[in-house]
Amino acid sequence: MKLWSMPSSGNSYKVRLLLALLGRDCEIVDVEYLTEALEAAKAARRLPFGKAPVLELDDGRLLPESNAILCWLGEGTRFVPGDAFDRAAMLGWMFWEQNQHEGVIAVRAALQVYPHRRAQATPERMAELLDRGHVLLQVMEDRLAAHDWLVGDAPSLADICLYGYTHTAGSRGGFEMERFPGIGRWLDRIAALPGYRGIEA
Ligand SMILES: N[C@@H](CCC(=O)N[C@@H](CS)C(=O)NCC(=O)O)C(=O)O
Repeated sequence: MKLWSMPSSGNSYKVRLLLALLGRDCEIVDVEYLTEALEAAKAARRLPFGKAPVLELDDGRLLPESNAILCWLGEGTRFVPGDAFDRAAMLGWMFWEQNQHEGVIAVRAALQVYPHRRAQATPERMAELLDRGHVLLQVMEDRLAAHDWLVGDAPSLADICLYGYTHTAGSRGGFEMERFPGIGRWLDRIAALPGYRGIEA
């Protein structure tokens, strides 16, 4: 297997994290923003939707979309609940991550971190993203204040998925994480899982 992966991106990191937690071997090909490697991967049609991550299977099939890759790699592992309702609830959090959380939490960080995005970081946009992000983080806090994990009583793909951008929401995104102590404890629990690797590893 080969993972076309952007080192700085939470979407790519969540896949690298699951691979590490599962102890699975995978060749990692770095395709960072503003590099020839990213353009070469696009030109070679390795990124079907023009974005990383993409998992390339040994038979050559390409799987784009971070959460689809999590589902593929997670199939039959301890990170997918056996109970049908819990499995659907796990997917619910993963859809929410893509259609609500990522577009605010990841985008505010991207506007601050990537030089080619800074021109879009107007004060009005940053203030709006900050307010919207705090509302979204409160949704997670409401669950995690009273539960160890997002679904059921064990870590699932939902936790790995949402860890991707939430763990840098303060340092990169400028969100006030001290307002969310339940999220803080959950981040610590994930970082303590056997096999855990940080985004810089
Ligand atoms: N929904 C996709 C989003 C992937 C995505 O936006 N990837 C960005 C990095 S976070 C990318 O590869 N951008 C390259 C480009 O736009 O040229 C996923 O979850 O995999």
